[in-house]
Amino acid sequence: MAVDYTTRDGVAVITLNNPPVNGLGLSTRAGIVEGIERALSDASVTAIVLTGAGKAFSGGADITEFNTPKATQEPTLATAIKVVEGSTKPVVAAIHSVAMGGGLELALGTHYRLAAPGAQIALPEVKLGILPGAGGTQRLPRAIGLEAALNMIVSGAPVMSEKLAGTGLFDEVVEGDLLEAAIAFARKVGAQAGPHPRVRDRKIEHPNAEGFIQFARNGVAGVAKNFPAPHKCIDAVEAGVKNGFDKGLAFERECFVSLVQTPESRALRHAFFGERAASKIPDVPSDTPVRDIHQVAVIGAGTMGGGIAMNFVNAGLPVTLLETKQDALDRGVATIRKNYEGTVKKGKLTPEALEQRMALITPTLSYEDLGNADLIIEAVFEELGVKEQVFKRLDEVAKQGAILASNTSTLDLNRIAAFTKRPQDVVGMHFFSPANVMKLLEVVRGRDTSKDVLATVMKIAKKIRKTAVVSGVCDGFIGNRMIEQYIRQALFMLEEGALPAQVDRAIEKFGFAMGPFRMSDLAGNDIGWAIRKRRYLEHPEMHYSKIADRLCETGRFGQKTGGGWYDYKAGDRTAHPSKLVEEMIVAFSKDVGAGRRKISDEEIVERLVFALVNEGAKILEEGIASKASDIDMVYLTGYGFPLWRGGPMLYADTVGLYNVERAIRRYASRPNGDAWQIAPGIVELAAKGRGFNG
Ligand code: T1G
Repeated sequence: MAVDYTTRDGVAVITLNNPPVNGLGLSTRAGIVEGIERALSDASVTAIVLTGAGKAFSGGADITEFNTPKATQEPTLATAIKVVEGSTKPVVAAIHSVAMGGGLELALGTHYRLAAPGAQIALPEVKLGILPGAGGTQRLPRAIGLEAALNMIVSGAPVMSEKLAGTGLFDEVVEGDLLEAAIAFARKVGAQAGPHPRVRDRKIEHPNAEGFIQFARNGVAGVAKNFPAPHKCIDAVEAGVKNGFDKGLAFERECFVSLVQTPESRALRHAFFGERAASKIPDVPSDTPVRDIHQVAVIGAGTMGGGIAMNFVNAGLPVTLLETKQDALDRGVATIRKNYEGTVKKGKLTPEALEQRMALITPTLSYEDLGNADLIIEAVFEELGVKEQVFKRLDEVAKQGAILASNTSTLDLNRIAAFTKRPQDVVGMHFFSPANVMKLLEVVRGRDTSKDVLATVMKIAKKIRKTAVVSGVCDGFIGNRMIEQYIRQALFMLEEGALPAQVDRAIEKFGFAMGPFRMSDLAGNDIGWAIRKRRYLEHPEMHYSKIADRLCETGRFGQKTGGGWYDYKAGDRTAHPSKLVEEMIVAFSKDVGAGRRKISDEEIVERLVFALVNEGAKILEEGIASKASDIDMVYLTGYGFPLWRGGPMLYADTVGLYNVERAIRRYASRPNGDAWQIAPGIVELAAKGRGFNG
């Protein structure tokens, strides 16, 4: 049973014991009910304490049970809470570390609550696309008031327990031994006559509840654009305010049942577990010893190097920053300072903290100063010869056991590792620009990269708050390899009849932060041009539309040259459709004998997104990525894929691989169809009626 039961001086102590976070799965719920009944039938017991073992009081309902029979099998959480609340002997919750979601709802069903300071108190269900489904929308407003409760429920954000001292949620915030205090408190109230206070019996006082609820509704309009849960949270609280506790509870249940089945909630839960699953590498045991990282070094103080250095400095790690020339080094340090000054201006950093961070940076022109670094990351020019010089030099100066990481985004990591005598210490750490902002970090595993190096990098990635995803060695790793097929389709569609603004508008309506042409104008069309030139030499068999080359030949590299796929006014990033480019595109279609036709937005979205899915399936088959959720995490955290769709692979599952396969075969039969070599994995899974994610 995932619950322990003991008695102490006439007090029953029920301890939730379901590691890692005392998720309220079926066995835990059953254990709570049995514990209460056991205490009620024991005449020597006068009161009950409910607490949690390990690192949480409870992290809430067991999300892994959602949409399985166990989730609704009795005793449900609502039933367990009813049993607690209906106990004739007082139940005292002893809350430490974490009381979230159903865990807080359980505590709200007790008669008294004591908390240790520093405990995270939250109803984060909205972040999973659902809402508190076990009375949280009804009890929390009665415990801490309508405004504070609505803010917590709609934001899902945790509040530290000491901030809720003095509210109706906690009878005491206990500095000392929480359990001892709870047992003493229980003994005291156990001696008092009942009935003991129930949160549900309290009133929700507010001078203008209706007005505040409307204010809350206006406040969520932005974030709720693609997510139904925030509005439902407000609806449920409003129902309780207007119609009383029981009707409010029933309405909350209805809302929960409908939300838990929405694709948005499935996507958010997928992202929650995907983020955690990404740090698990199938053949690297979770107890693999890691190397200590106390001192970091970054080679290259350009845009990437500076951003990379900031990540570690933000985490409190000293960074030696190496450049080859003093002016480049000074520029790099000045840019870092400027970035921090911007953060100070926004009030998110104090001037003192800025100086503390800058003091952690040691600029140098000498490789000898890297000798004490535990982790060295190079972010130098993307050319193999330059990487060779850097890694040969590192081999001479880096201490034994130092991890040597390359930020390369296109080069072969195995070849880079081979420049050293320690390939087992070489790994890829591919940051995304701006490196101090983008959450995604592709960790590239070389043929010889050792397991403890991987385990160490995954751990340090968590410390610098990155979502790290392991990729094998291939051209473009996971993200860029897939985006290449996406861009290929975008260019073919220009040739076949579409225009840049139509393609961008269609995929931005689907939910991408930015379409391929606006993105290319921002990044610089010359970057794609250089990659394509290399591609034409390496893979002459691969058919590309040359339409982007023609654009680049006119020097239209995008925002940085005042014009690319779009026209730009000086100092203004707004993309204006360009008549000149439109004429160029039409002329190009004529030159290549491509009859232009009207292309629907639906076809645009299918060809762009299924190009990602098809390449993602090949990446899975080749073992470059170990799981589909890793690919989704890459796209959710690095490429602006809409969160409410869960990533390309989950989206494909939502559409159904049967339909994805049919669409790919349809495009394969049309002009430029040679680009659609369907991944065998899609065919196999579709035939079995399965998806990438189970
Ligand atoms: N269910 C199942 N597994 C969970 C879980 C949960 N609620 N919370 C965490 N885990 C797993 C997680 O996947 C990981 O697994 C391990 O625990 C450690 O997590 C009716 C319906 C609690 C603050 O949304 O915010 O209640 O990778 O790495 O950094 O209204 O986990 O080790 O195999 O995050 O110390 C609402 C979600 C549920 C809380 C701990 N509750 N969890 O953070 O550890 S819905 C939540 C968290 C609900 C009711 C509704 C955090 C944490 P593994 P971790 P952590």
